[in-house]
Amino acid sequence: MRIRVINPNTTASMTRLIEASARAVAGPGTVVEAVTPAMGPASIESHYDEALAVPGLLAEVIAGERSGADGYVIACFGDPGLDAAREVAAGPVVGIAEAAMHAAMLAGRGFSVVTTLGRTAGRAHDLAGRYAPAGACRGVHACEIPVLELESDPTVLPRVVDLARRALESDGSDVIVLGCAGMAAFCAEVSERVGVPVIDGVTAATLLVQSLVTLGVRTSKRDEYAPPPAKPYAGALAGFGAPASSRLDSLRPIDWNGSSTAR
Ligand code: 5HY
Repeated sequence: MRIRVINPNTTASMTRLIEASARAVAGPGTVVEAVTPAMGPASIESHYDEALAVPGLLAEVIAGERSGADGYVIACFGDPGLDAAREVAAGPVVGIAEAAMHAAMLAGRGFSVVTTLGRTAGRAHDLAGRYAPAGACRGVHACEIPVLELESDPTVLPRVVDLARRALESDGSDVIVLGCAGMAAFCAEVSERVGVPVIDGVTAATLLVQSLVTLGVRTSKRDEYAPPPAKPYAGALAGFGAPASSRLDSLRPIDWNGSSTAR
């Protein structure tokens, strides 16, 4: 099976780290292809970033449908474009926040999220409201480290460990959820040091998609996630309105400002 892991931001080095984490848990018969969109923000740290990451993300789902992907992981903790991606994809689509929060509820009574910037906490609470029963998410805590500094800042691990410990105390929780795809590589070490289950969404979502594909579960096309109706789209997004059969061809090349962004 082929799982397409989409990093909705456009930083290829982060995609490589996400890919390594996903491949580390994928089964012998699973091929993980991690991709970076050709358009969008270098990192996602605001609602604006998240909204503008969606066209690039959807273009990668559309390309995956053409290349025969069996399932998808949306590797950004805001789960951007999740419902839209499910309309386009035949196979299962799982967001890393969705997977991590569900896994956390199987591992303990209440979880705390440790994330990057405080301004993204509202989104994490919104998603907890969608995915988890009331009271399961006990708190969201930010280490105030920008997403792209997670790769290079040597203080990340001790600061995340310290914040996780304080979150467990203040929230009375018994599980930690890591609130950024860029924290995946720290998961085992943080768990070792804080002594409770620590859930990373990249690996949790990869295994969840692998399980769903193995079960033969695909996205239902009966109602809400039926293919989006073709219709005229104007401007730079014109290609997105094409029928599914020709949508990918109409997306290439997108001429945003006269410079080609063909992949
Ligand atoms: C992520 N941003 O997982 C989110 C994390 C965040 O570019 N990849 C990003 O801070 O919301």
